[in-house]
Amino acid sequence: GGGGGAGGMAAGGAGGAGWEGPPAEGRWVGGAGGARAGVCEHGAHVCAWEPADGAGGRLFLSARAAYAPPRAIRGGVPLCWPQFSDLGPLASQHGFARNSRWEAVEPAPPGPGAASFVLREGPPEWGRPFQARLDVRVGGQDLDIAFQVANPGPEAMEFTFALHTYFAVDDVAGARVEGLQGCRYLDSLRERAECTEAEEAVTFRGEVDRIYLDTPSRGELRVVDGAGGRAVRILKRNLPDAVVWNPWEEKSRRMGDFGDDEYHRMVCVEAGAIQPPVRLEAGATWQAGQTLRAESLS
Ligand code: TA6
Repeated sequence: GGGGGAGGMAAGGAGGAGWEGPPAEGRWVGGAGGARAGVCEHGAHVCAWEPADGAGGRLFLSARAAYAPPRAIRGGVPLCWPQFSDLGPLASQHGFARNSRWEAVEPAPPGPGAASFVLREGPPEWGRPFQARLDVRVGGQDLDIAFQVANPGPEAMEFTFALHTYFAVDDVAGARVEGLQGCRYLDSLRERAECTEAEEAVTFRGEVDRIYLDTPSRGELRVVDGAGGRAVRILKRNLPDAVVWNPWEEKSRRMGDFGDDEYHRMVCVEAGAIQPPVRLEAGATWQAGQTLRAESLS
Protein backbone atom coordinates (compact mmCIF):
# COMPACT_ATOMS: atom_id res chain seq x y z
CA GLY A 1 0.00 0.00 0.00
CA GLY A 2 0.97 3.66 0.17
CA GLY A 3 2.03 6.13 -2.46
CA GLY A 4 5.01 6.38 -4.78
CA GLY A 5 8.32 4.63 -4.44
CA ALA A 6 11.17 4.84 -2.00
CA GLY A 7 14.39 2.86 -2.50
CA GLY A 8 15.61 1.24 -5.69
CA MET A 9 15.22 3.23 -8.86
CA ALA A 10 12.11 5.24 -9.59
CA ALA A 11 10.11 3.14 -11.96
CA GLY A 12 8.06 4.61 -14.77
CA GLY A 13 4.40 3.86 -15.29
CA ALA A 14 2.90 1.24 -17.53
CA GLY A 15 3.30 2.73 -20.96
CA GLY A 16 5.98 5.41 -20.46
CA ALA A 17 9.66 5.15 -21.25
CA GLY A 18 9.42 3.14 -18.05
CA TRP A 19 12.51 2.48 -16.13
CA GLU A 20 15.11 5.20 -15.72
CA GLY A 21 17.94 2.66 -15.71
CA PRO A 22 18.67 -0.44 -13.70
CA PRO A 23 18.82 -0.51 -9.94
CA ALA A 24 22.26 -0.82 -8.34
CA GLU A 25 23.23 -4.25 -9.58
CA GLY A 26 21.05 -4.36 -12.66
CA ARG A 27 21.75 -3.39 -16.26
CA TRP A 28 20.15 -2.87 -19.62
CA VAL A 29 20.73 -5.54 -22.29
CA GLY A 30 20.28 -4.18 -25.85
CA GLY A 31 18.95 -6.36 -28.69
CA ALA A 32 18.00 -6.11 -32.36
CA GLY A 33 16.13 -3.05 -33.50
CA GLY A 34 16.77 -1.06 -30.35
CA ALA A 35 14.85 -3.46 -28.15
CA ARG A 36 16.17 -3.76 -24.60
CA ALA A 37 15.58 -5.56 -21.32
CA GLY A 38 16.56 -4.56 -17.78
CA VAL A 39 17.99 -7.50 -15.82
CA CYS A 40 19.22 -7.94 -12.23
CA GLU A 41 21.31 -10.66 -10.57
CA HIS A 42 18.84 -10.42 -7.69
CA GLY A 43 16.42 -13.19 -8.57
CA ALA A 44 17.80 -13.42 -12.15
CA HIS A 45 15.01 -10.93 -12.58
CA VAL A 46 13.88 -9.32 -15.84
CA CYS A 47 12.57 -6.01 -14.48
CA ALA A 48 11.83 -4.17 -17.74
CA TRP A 49 11.32 -4.85 -21.44
CA GLU A 50 11.06 -2.36 -24.31
CA PRO A 51 10.44 -3.98 -27.72
CA ALA A 52 11.83 -2.43 -30.90
CA ASP A 53 8.46 -0.81 -31.80
CA GLY A 54 9.11 2.13 -29.47
CA ALA A 55 5.61 1.79 -28.00
CA GLY A 56 7.06 1.78 -24.49
CA GLY A 57 7.75 -0.62 -21.67
CA ARG A 58 5.56 -3.76 -21.66
CA LEU A 59 6.29 -5.00 -18.13
CA PHE A 60 4.88 -3.42 -14.98
CA LEU A 61 7.38 -2.49 -12.24
CA SER A 62 6.13 -1.11 -8.93
CA ALA A 63 7.42 2.31 -7.90
CA ARG A 64 7.79 0.74 -4.45
CA ALA A 65 9.74 -2.34 -5.53
CA ALA A 66 12.63 -3.45 -3.29
CA TYR A 67 15.72 -4.87 -5.01
CA ALA A 68 17.38 -6.90 -2.27
CA PRO A 69 16.77 -10.06 -0.24
CA PRO A 70 14.54 -11.04 1.46
CA ARG A 71 12.10 -9.29 -0.92
CA ALA A 72 11.44 -10.31 -4.52
CA ILE A 73 11.23 -7.41 -6.97
CA ARG A 74 7.55 -6.43 -7.35
CA GLY A 75 7.05 -6.47 -11.09
CA GLY A 76 8.83 -7.69 -14.21
CA VAL A 77 9.20 -11.48 -14.27
CA PRO A 78 9.74 -13.05 -10.83
CA LEU A 79 10.95 -16.67 -11.03
CA CYS A 80 8.76 -18.92 -8.87
CA TRP A 81 10.87 -22.05 -8.18
CA PRO A 82 11.03 -24.68 -6.65
CA GLN A 83 7.49 -23.82 -5.62
CA PHE A 84 4.57 -21.83 -7.00
CA SER A 85 2.56 -20.22 -4.20
CA ASP A 86 2.06 -22.72 -1.32
CA LEU A 87 2.15 -25.73 -3.64
CA GLY A 88 5.27 -27.35 -2.17
CA PRO A 89 7.12 -28.02 1.10
CA LEU A 90 8.64 -24.56 1.60
CA ALA A 91 7.27 -22.03 4.06
CA SER A 92 8.19 -19.13 1.76
CA GLN A 93 5.51 -18.46 -0.85
CA HIS A 94 6.87 -18.92 -4.39
CA GLY A 95 10.13 -20.57 -3.28
CA PHE A 96 13.59 -19.01 -3.10
CA ALA A 97 14.79 -18.45 -6.71
CA ARG A 98 13.20 -14.99 -6.98
CA ASN A 99 14.87 -13.59 -3.86
CA SER A 100 18.28 -15.27 -4.17
CA ARG A 101 21.35 -13.67 -5.67
CA TRP A 102 22.16 -15.41 -8.97
CA GLU A 103 25.54 -15.21 -10.70
CA ALA A 104 25.77 -13.64 -14.17
CA VAL A 105 27.59 -15.95 -16.64
CA GLU A 106 28.54 -15.77 -20.32
CA PRO A 107 25.40 -16.17 -22.43
CA ALA A 108 25.41 -19.25 -24.67
CA PRO A 109 25.37 -18.60 -27.53
CA PRO A 110 26.78 -15.08 -26.96
CA GLY A 111 25.23 -12.24 -28.88
CA PRO A 112 23.37 -8.95 -28.60
CA GLY A 113 20.36 -8.99 -26.32
CA ALA A 114 21.49 -12.06 -24.36
CA ALA A 115 22.01 -12.43 -20.61
CA SER A 116 22.46 -15.61 -18.53
CA PHE A 117 22.46 -16.41 -14.82
CA VAL A 118 23.11 -19.50 -12.68
CA LEU A 119 22.10 -20.55 -9.17
CA ARG A 120 23.53 -23.60 -7.39
CA GLU A 121 22.68 -22.94 -3.76
CA GLY A 122 19.34 -22.99 -1.96
CA PRO A 123 18.33 -22.46 1.66
CA PRO A 124 18.86 -25.30 4.19
CA GLU A 125 15.15 -26.14 4.17
CA TRP A 126 15.46 -27.15 0.51
CA GLY A 127 18.60 -29.23 1.08
CA ARG A 128 18.69 -30.90 -2.36
CA PRO A 129 21.58 -30.25 -4.81
CA PHE A 130 20.66 -28.61 -8.14
CA GLN A 131 22.09 -26.43 -10.89
CA ALA A 132 19.64 -23.83 -12.22
CA ARG A 133 20.18 -21.52 -15.19
CA LEU A 134 18.15 -18.67 -16.70
CA ASP A 135 18.76 -17.39 -20.24
CA VAL A 136 17.21 -14.10 -21.39
CA ARG A 137 17.16 -12.98 -25.03
CA VAL A 138 15.61 -9.72 -26.24
CA GLY A 139 15.31 -8.45 -29.83
CA GLY A 140 12.74 -7.02 -32.22
CA GLN A 141 9.29 -7.60 -30.73
CA ASP A 142 10.27 -10.64 -28.68
CA LEU A 143 11.51 -11.34 -25.19
CA ASP A 144 12.50 -14.96 -24.54
CA ILE A 145 13.07 -16.37 -21.07
CA ALA A 146 14.41 -19.93 -20.78
CA PHE A 147 14.85 -21.81 -17.50
CA GLN A 148 16.62 -25.10 -16.93
CA VAL A 149 17.43 -27.08 -13.83
CA ALA A 150 19.65 -30.17 -13.50
CA ASN A 151 19.15 -32.72 -10.74
CA PRO A 152 22.53 -34.34 -9.94
CA GLY A 153 20.71 -36.71 -7.56
CA PRO A 154 20.97 -39.06 -5.79
CA GLU A 155 17.19 -38.67 -5.29
CA ALA A 156 14.49 -37.60 -7.69
CA MET A 157 13.14 -34.09 -7.00
CA GLU A 158 9.65 -32.65 -7.31
CA PHE A 159 8.79 -28.97 -7.81
CA THR A 160 6.23 -26.52 -9.15
CA PHE A 161 7.25 -23.55 -11.30
CA ALA A 162 5.95 -20.28 -12.77
CA LEU A 163 7.25 -17.21 -14.59
CA HIS A 164 5.22 -14.67 -12.59
CA THR A 165 5.03 -12.05 -15.36
CA TYR A 166 3.56 -8.58 -14.57
CA PHE A 167 2.21 -7.07 -17.80
CA ALA A 168 1.83 -3.27 -18.00
CA VAL A 169 -1.60 -1.98 -19.04
CA ASP A 170 -2.80 1.62 -19.29
CA ASP A 171 -6.03 0.70 -17.50
CA VAL A 172 -7.07 -2.67 -16.07
CA ALA A 173 -10.70 -1.79 -16.95
CA GLY A 174 -9.75 -2.17 -20.61
CA ALA A 175 -7.55 -5.23 -20.17
CA ARG A 176 -8.44 -8.80 -21.12
CA VAL A 177 -6.73 -12.19 -21.36
CA GLU A 178 -7.68 -14.18 -24.48
CA GLY A 179 -7.19 -17.88 -25.19
CA LEU A 180 -8.50 -19.49 -22.00
CA GLN A 181 -12.09 -20.28 -23.02
CA GLY A 182 -12.98 -23.86 -22.10
CA CYS A 183 -9.96 -24.31 -19.83
CA ARG A 184 -10.38 -25.71 -16.33
CA TYR A 185 -9.09 -23.47 -13.55
CA LEU A 186 -8.61 -23.55 -9.77
CA ASP A 187 -10.04 -20.43 -8.12
CA SER A 188 -7.59 -19.34 -5.42
CA LEU A 189 -10.24 -16.96 -4.07
CA ARG A 190 -12.54 -19.92 -3.37
CA GLU A 191 -10.22 -22.53 -1.78
CA ARG A 192 -8.98 -23.55 -5.24
CA ALA A 193 -12.45 -24.75 -6.30
CA GLU A 194 -12.30 -26.29 -9.79
CA CYS A 195 -14.18 -24.29 -12.43
CA THR A 196 -14.30 -24.00 -16.23
CA GLU A 197 -13.72 -20.76 -18.12
CA ALA A 198 -16.84 -19.92 -20.12
CA GLU A 199 -15.75 -16.51 -21.42
CA GLU A 200 -13.88 -15.80 -24.67
CA ALA A 201 -11.67 -13.42 -22.64
CA VAL A 202 -10.98 -12.96 -18.91
CA THR A 203 -11.72 -9.37 -17.80
CA PHE A 204 -11.24 -7.61 -14.47
CA ARG A 205 -13.92 -6.08 -12.26
CA GLY A 206 -12.35 -7.12 -8.95
CA GLU A 207 -9.62 -9.37 -7.55
CA VAL A 208 -8.87 -12.35 -9.83
CA ASP A 209 -6.54 -15.20 -8.79
CA ARG A 210 -6.88 -18.36 -10.89
CA ILE A 211 -4.64 -21.27 -11.89
CA TYR A 212 -5.69 -22.25 -15.44
CA LEU A 213 -4.70 -25.81 -16.37
CA ASP A 214 -3.60 -27.25 -19.74
CA THR A 215 -3.69 -23.90 -21.52
CA PRO A 216 -2.71 -23.18 -25.15
CA SER A 217 1.01 -22.60 -25.80
CA ARG A 218 1.33 -21.55 -29.43
CA GLY A 219 0.36 -17.88 -29.09
CA GLU A 220 -3.41 -18.22 -28.59
CA LEU A 221 -2.82 -16.84 -25.07
CA ARG A 222 -2.79 -13.03 -25.38
CA VAL A 223 -2.80 -10.17 -22.88
CA VAL A 224 -4.67 -7.23 -24.40
CA ASP A 225 -4.23 -3.65 -23.13
CA GLY A 226 -7.29 -2.16 -24.83
CA ALA A 227 -6.75 1.30 -23.33
CA GLY A 228 -3.13 1.35 -24.49
CA GLY A 229 -3.84 -0.20 -27.92
CA ARG A 230 -1.22 -2.89 -27.31
CA ALA A 231 -1.11 -6.64 -26.76
CA VAL A 232 1.45 -9.32 -25.87
CA ARG A 233 1.19 -12.93 -27.04
CA ILE A 234 2.58 -15.64 -24.75
CA LEU A 235 4.19 -18.64 -26.44
CA LYS A 236 5.09 -21.34 -23.91
CA ARG A 237 7.48 -24.28 -23.84
CA ASN A 238 6.81 -27.12 -21.37
CA LEU A 239 4.58 -24.83 -19.26
CA PRO A 240 1.02 -26.15 -19.57
CA ASP A 241 -0.56 -23.93 -16.92
CA ALA A 242 -1.20 -20.17 -16.66
CA VAL A 243 -2.07 -18.12 -13.56
CA VAL A 244 -4.14 -14.94 -13.96
CA TRP A 245 -3.95 -12.42 -11.11
CA ASN A 246 -4.92 -8.89 -10.24
CA PRO A 247 -4.87 -7.98 -6.53
CA TRP A 248 -7.47 -5.21 -6.82
CA GLU A 249 -8.03 -2.59 -4.18
CA GLU A 250 -8.02 -4.29 -0.78
CA LYS A 251 -5.05 -6.60 -1.37
CA SER A 252 -3.09 -3.74 -2.99
CA ARG A 253 -3.42 -1.79 0.24
CA ARG A 254 -1.92 -4.71 2.16
CA MET A 255 1.19 -5.05 -0.04
CA GLY A 256 3.96 -2.78 1.27
CA ASP A 257 5.95 -2.91 -1.98
CA PHE A 258 2.97 -2.05 -4.21
CA GLY A 259 1.14 1.29 -4.50
CA ASP A 260 -2.52 1.40 -3.46
CA ASP A 261 -3.57 2.34 -7.00
CA GLU A 262 -1.01 0.36 -8.98
CA TYR A 263 -3.50 -2.47 -9.61
CA HIS A 264 -5.05 -0.26 -12.29
CA ARG A 265 -1.91 -0.61 -14.38
CA MET A 266 -0.96 -4.29 -14.30
CA VAL A 267 -2.20 -7.79 -15.07
CA CYS A 268 -0.25 -10.93 -14.12
CA VAL A 269 -0.37 -13.87 -16.54
CA GLU A 270 2.08 -16.50 -15.31
CA ALA A 271 3.18 -19.42 -17.50
CA GLY A 272 3.71 -22.37 -15.20
CA ALA A 273 4.06 -26.07 -14.50
CA ILE A 274 1.85 -26.29 -11.42
CA GLN A 275 -0.58 -29.21 -11.51
CA PRO A 276 0.68 -31.86 -11.50
CA PRO A 277 4.07 -30.95 -10.01
CA VAL A 278 7.18 -31.70 -12.09
CA ARG A 279 9.08 -34.87 -11.13
CA LEU A 280 12.76 -34.70 -12.13
CA GLU A 281 14.65 -37.99 -11.89
CA ALA A 282 18.24 -38.08 -10.62
CA GLY A 283 20.62 -37.20 -13.43
CA ALA A 284 17.93 -35.51 -15.52
CA THR A 285 17.49 -31.87 -16.62
CA TRP A 286 14.16 -30.00 -17.03
CA GLN A 287 13.78 -27.14 -19.50
CA ALA A 288 10.92 -24.66 -19.91
CA GLY A 289 10.40 -21.15 -21.18
CA GLN A 290 8.25 -18.46 -22.70
CA THR A 291 8.49 -16.08 -25.62
CA LEU A 292 6.58 -12.81 -25.16
CA ARG A 293 5.73 -11.17 -28.49
CA ALA A 294 4.62 -7.53 -28.40
CA GLU A 295 1.96 -6.35 -30.86
CA SER A 296 -0.05 -3.20 -31.47
CA LEU A 297 -3.83 -3.41 -31.82
CA SER A 298 -4.06 -0.94 -34.71
O1 TA6 B 1 -0.10 -14.49 -8.74
C1 TA6 B 1 -0.62 -15.47 -7.94
C2 TA6 B 1 -0.20 -15.29 -6.48
O2 TA6 B 1 -0.02 -16.55 -5.90
C3 TA6 B 1 -1.27 -14.48 -5.75
O3 TA6 B 1 -2.05 -15.33 -4.91
C4 TA6 B 1 -0.45 -13.46 -4.96
O4 TA6 B 1 -0.04 -14.00 -3.71
C5 TA6 B 1 0.72 -13.25 -5.90
O5 TA6 B 1 1.05 -14.56 -6.34
C6 TA6 B 1 1.89 -12.45 -5.35
O6 TA6 B 1 2.58 -13.16 -4.38
P1 TA6 B 1 3.81 -12.41 -3.64
O7 TA6 B 1 4.40 -13.45 -2.72
O8 TA6 B 1 4.77 -11.99 -4.72
O9 TA6 B 1 3.22 -11.23 -2.96
